Amino acid sequence: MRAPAVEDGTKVSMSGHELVFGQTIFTPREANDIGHDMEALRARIREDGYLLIRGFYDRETVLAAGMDILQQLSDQGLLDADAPLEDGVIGQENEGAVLRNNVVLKMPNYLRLVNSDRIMTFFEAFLGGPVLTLDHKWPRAVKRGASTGAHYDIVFMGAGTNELYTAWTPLGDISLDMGPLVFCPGSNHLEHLRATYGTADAHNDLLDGHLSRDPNDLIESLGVEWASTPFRAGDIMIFGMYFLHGSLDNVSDRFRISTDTRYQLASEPVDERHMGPHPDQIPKAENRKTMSEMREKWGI
Ligand SMILES: O=C(O)CCC(=O)C(=O)O
Repeated sequence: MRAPAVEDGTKVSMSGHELVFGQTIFTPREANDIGHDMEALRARIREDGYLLIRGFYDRETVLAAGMDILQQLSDQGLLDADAPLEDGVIGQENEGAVLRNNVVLKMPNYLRLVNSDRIMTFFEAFLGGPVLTLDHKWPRAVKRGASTGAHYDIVFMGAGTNELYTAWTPLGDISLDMGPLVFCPGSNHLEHLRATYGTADAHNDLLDGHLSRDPNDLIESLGVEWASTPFRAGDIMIFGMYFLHGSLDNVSDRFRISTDTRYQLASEPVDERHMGPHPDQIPKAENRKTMSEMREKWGI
């Protein structure tokens, strides 16, 4: 089943900044019609910067992975204990989490999904050879009022190949009010941005790797458009390292449960900061610069 198209005039927000469907934010194109044609999928991602594939995974397998996260949240006392576990209703403290890798190792259904044959064979066919997935996984439970600022992933994991791909996977159904992924189709073609911001490193020279938390700022400064849609468990969004994305605000009373994981050819250089038993402990350098200082320098 596909997500319904969002009606023009529907309002959503990112860090409290409003976007209006049909004006500043639009429904993205789906790649299901070219689903098994790898050449067409490569051409599509070169053109748009992303592939949105509905029903890529078996829904029950995804829901089981989501339950692993909900169980962790429940164990940490972060859920409303009076509501069913599978609803993921946010507890009184409204505390969210990106679960760290030591917790990830305790989530077998989650690991089965993100390391599954389904995803690995997809990337093998897509990239044309044996692939690996970065050890660093980002299972997210996003609380009410939270969102992710707009960024290129290369800024966070650019010490290996540029031909690294993100799979953003909803681990339950995510309606617009739960703060799904939001992104800028075609932002992979912003040559000046790629040559400036796209060469920065969030762990070495930037204090905050997010280019902006205000989507309207990027409409004005870069001329981008935004896209988002409700997602269902089973859907997947695949994009490259130079693709502007973030998330809408979660304004619901439920956690937004999703994950982002990374895949590349095994023969290409690997960003070793995201490998090994403690991949989330990335050393932070001194003398890093604020994004506004750097944007001034870059003329963005
Ligand atoms: O899920 C989110 O809030 C952000 C995801 C993200 O930044 C990514 O997939 O690279």
